[in-house]
Amino acid sequence: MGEGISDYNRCIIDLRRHMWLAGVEVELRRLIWQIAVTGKYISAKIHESNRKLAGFRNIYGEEQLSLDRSADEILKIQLQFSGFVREYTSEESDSVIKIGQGDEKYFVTADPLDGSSLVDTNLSIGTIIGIHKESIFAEGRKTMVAAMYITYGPLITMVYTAGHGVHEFVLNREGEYVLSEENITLKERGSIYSLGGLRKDWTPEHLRYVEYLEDTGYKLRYSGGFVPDINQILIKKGGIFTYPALKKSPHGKLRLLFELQPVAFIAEQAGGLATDGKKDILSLKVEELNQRCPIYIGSRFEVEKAREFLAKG
Ligand code: AFP
Repeated sequence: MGEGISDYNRCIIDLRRHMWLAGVEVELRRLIWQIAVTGKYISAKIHESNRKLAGFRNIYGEEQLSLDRSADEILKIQLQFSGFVREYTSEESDSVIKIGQGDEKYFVTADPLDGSSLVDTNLSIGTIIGIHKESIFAEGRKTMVAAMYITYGPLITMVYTAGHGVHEFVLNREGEYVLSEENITLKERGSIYSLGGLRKDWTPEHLRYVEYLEDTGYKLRYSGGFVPDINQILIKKGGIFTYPALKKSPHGKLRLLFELQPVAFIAEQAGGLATDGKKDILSLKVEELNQRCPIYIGSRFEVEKAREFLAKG
């Protein structure tokens, strides 16, 4: 950008300037920007609809949609008229929805409001987005061109990758996303671990892995929200999040398409790893929308160590 731009103006176009400087393709820049802006509307909905503030009915006495569905509706409407999205699917829909004319470039997946069961506790929650260049029923490594998540916490932050590193932006008082951290890189090894599932339901090999982490002094950080939990590992530059295969649920809990693929893309771009305990998340073929799979994601050392323990059986 030219010299002499005021600091304020420099901030105003920071997300778009950043993507332009990073060489992100113009339509993809505009799509990422539109989704980031949607985060503001979803955040407003969280505040408006939170039962601590507004009860279960709106001012017209109409039954309010659950927050997940409201967030999904907001995303669908925003993307429908973007001109860049051919198909959209989310955790709230049971099919892939054609929302474009049929010749648009991108296919978008969403977990519109991950962790929504935490809203009444005032803990952070998030929106997870995957952007694909072709049909989503394939391996993420072949189809994904960008991924992002928005964290609704004390601040609204947005982390994205378009294949040129991982970058965090914060929504400022003027309602603009300004760069807060560029080229986020996970250390080879961290010091925090985030463990899903009940201890009594873990497999013996997973339990042995966790005991190894505990014996080597890892600190437990788990909120029950995938977005803030993985965001903590990213911003603290290391550690491991896992929601493993359980004795009664061999595929674990989290969904490959809506939750794991986008965050795996981000983790790999940050120099980390994401596996189901054996195979890379991005090498797993999406066979159905609600496909679940175990997840080990974060610093290389911890993810590889998990692979070792699980392989020993
Ligand atoms: P909700 O969206 O139903 O709150 O579930 C959140 C989630 O899908 C993911 O964000 C968490 O990592 C995981 O579930 C927490 O699961 P547990 O409640 O079993 O710990």
